[in-house]
Amino acid sequence: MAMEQTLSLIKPDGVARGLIGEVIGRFERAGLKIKAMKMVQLSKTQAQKFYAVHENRPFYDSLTTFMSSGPIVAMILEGEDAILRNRDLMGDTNYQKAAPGTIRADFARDIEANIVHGSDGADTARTEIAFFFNELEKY
Ligand code: IDP
Ligand code: MG
Repeated sequence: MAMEQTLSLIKPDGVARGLIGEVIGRFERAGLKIKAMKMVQLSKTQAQKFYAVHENRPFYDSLTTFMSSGPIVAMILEGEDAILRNRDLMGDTNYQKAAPGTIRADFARDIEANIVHGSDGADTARTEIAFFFNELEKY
């Protein structure tokens, strides 16, 4: 186990559906510490940059339109094994395959609008944290 930081996003559907407190409560109850947080709305271009790894996927255009459609909440979560533990709290990308009690199983009803994003490894966590937060915003 290692102390890690990871990037979490509450996507536009999660914010619009009033799930900010619910999602943050789950992180806090799981012992993940919120080290930075802000609400922002991405432009289409910024969403394309954030999801550049998916640029050849058929859902890239729709995904980046969705991700820029409204405000999102960006957070740095910190804790032992934070990257994997956040992914466990989120559940599978496809809510129909997500384990019961996970955020996506409980709230998502669409494979694209699936409430949350979480970094999938140490390298992406570093890159994604730097995409959203500068040094002055980290505690
Ligand atoms: P993840 O968010 O669980 O890491 P990724 O495979 O990295 O999943 O995909 C990024 C995001 O793209 C997903 O969270 C979801 O919003 C969207 N997405 C993934 N697969 C599909 C799909 O097959 N159709 C539509 N949207 C998808
Ligand atoms: Mg991913």
